[in-house]
Amino acid sequence: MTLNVGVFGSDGSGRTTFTGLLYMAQVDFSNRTGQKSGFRFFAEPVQIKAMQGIYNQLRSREWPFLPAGVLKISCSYVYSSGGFLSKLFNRAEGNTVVIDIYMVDICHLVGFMEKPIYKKAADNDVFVFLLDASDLPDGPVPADGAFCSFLSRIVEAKRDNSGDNSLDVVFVLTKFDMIDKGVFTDMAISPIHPLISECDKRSEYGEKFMARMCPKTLAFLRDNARAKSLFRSAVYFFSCVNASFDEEGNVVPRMKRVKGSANFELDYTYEEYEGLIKNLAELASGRIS
Ligand SMILES: Nc1nc2c(ncn2[C@@H]2O[C@H](COP(=O)(O)OP(=O)(O)OP(=O)(O)O)[C@@H](O)[C@H]2O)c(=O)[nH]1
Ligand SMILES: [Mg+2]
Repeated sequence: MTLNVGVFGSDGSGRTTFTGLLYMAQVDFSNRTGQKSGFRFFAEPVQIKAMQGIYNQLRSREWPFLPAGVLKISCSYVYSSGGFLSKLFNRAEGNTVVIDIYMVDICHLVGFMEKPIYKKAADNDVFVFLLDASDLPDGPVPADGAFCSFLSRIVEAKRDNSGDNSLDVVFVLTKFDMIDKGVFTDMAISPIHPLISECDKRSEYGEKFMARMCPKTLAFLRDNARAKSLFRSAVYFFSCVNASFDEEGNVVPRMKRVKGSANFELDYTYEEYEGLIKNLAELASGRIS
């Protein structure tokens, strides 16, 4: 079974950093689990080069950027049969997940959907939306309208399709380290998000952010889930690279010492990315009929 996943966000939502962290998590996950997980990462050389470029910038404590003209970054995962991920989700078959990360602002993408490079954008099984959590105090974000128009187009396209109509939506709240502590107090929520294992609490926690930043999208998903049983309940991940000051006083990605070693590694939310990789494995196996 092949699961198609599209990742979308607006300018400044953290798409480039997300791409680098996802790549880093893939490397870290493979290093930690070795052959046992059955997880393999594939991409065309030009795509690997782009992802490694971002990864290297982050590891050099620089905020990453992509060369002009990169519109999309694609890679795929294979969860081979016999690996613990396939076993965990009770499926013997090997599954593939194809991930396309769109670098164009979602607010513009909605108007360009006829362009060949974007044709596939609406035709995914899983839609991952990146939201800059540090925008929280400003109320609804411009991407709210764009997410809604984009999802309506998907619903329209699906209407003619008589097959499996259910879709999954994942929200990744980026720059989680940049939220002012007072904002959490205002919202009466903890500054520490629930753990990966606490599924229901995480949805509740994530929806508090959505209610503030993307109220239209939240209402749209709820209406469609109820009326047309189209969207399953959204899953939330909370991403950040912690930051610190460099010698010149600039805010840059922070490194931390690896436990029991003299080496340093990037201080990012590895567990959240591992959670996302496992979540996609689970969704891929859940779709085998
Ligand atoms: N503290 C902190 N800052 C972040 C994080 N992610 C991104 N940033 C900041 O946000 C800026 C934009 O992030 P990008 O990853 O480039 O976002 P993008 O969606 O690619 O946006 P553009 O390239 O600006 O169109 C970065 O240059 C950083 O300054 C994070 O996890 N923590
Ligand atoms: Mg960028």
